[in-house]
Amino acid sequence: MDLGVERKISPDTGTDVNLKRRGVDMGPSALRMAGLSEQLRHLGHTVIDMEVGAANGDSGKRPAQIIDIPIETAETLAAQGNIDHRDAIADACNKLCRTVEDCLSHGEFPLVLGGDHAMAIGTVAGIANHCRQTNQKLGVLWVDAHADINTPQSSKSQNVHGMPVAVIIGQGDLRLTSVGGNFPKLDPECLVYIGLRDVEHESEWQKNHPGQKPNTEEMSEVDRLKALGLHGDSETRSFTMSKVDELGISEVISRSLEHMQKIGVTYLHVSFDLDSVDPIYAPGVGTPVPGGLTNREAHSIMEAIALSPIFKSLEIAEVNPILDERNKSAELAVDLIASSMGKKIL
Ligand SMILES: [Mn+2]
Repeated sequence: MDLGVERKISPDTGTDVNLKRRGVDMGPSALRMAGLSEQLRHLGHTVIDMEVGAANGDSGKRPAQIIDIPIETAETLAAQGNIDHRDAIADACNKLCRTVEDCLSHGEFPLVLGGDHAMAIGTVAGIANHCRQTNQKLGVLWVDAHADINTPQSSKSQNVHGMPVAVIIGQGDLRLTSVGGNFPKLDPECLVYIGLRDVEHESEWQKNHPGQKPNTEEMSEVDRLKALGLHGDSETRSFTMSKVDELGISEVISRSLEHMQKIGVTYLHVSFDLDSVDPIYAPGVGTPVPGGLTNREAHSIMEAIALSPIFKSLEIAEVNPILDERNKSAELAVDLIASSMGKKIL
């Protein structure tokens, strides 16, 4: 990666609309406190923090923009008697979509900080629009403990942070699938998972309809992954933690990137849920699951994508300072971002 390329650090989504998960809305602040901008400037990048505006940036090439993407908190929505958060999420994601598209149209690198992983609905929509306009083929590397591929019919919790992958391939609530335009944002063939270890085997619909055959949106996460060729046995597109154990992380990442290359992907977006990392190293996440990536395995992924010429945007999701131990997880997240931006040991 050419470190001379101007990169922009933006925008910030503090999405959190689930009462039980208070804290992820503070994720971006924790990353800033852990020295994100300083690290990236040290690596030679131009940084414009779109929450605080360009006053803290050193580019000056564009007028200052203050772009914080707020979302109504769960408390506000509850006070308004609004129990369905999807309008608020769709609204925030539409704003995020436009901001990401704007960054890309200026040749900048969007680094999106969160926040609830529902934010990926907006990030990927903005990228998909940009790819359409510039005739690029989009691939997404989803690094996560969870498949995040539930639909309203399959999900027990109804949490939107469990649905973004389904939404970006065009399945789910129309308010969400139509963010940034009513078309599927990603061809499922261009999706690769790393880090999976908590995937649902039975959908809520199946539980309520024993013996009946579910349709596409009613099936469980595991069945949906199978239908899309993303089952755990896939040797090129779906790397569970068992596969990481079996093959080793460097083989996993090289197969992932080879797949993208083979199918002609020219724009790679990495959606990194911090819960992919083992809670020993990253306890401050929304939904911790034991048995995750080690600190070094996570760095290996970032170091490898840093060298990939098609890597063009990154989002870091689910950083939750309330559950963190002395900002340890946010500090790890900042180190991981630095690795993806060219930081090397030697
Ligand atoms: Mn996730």
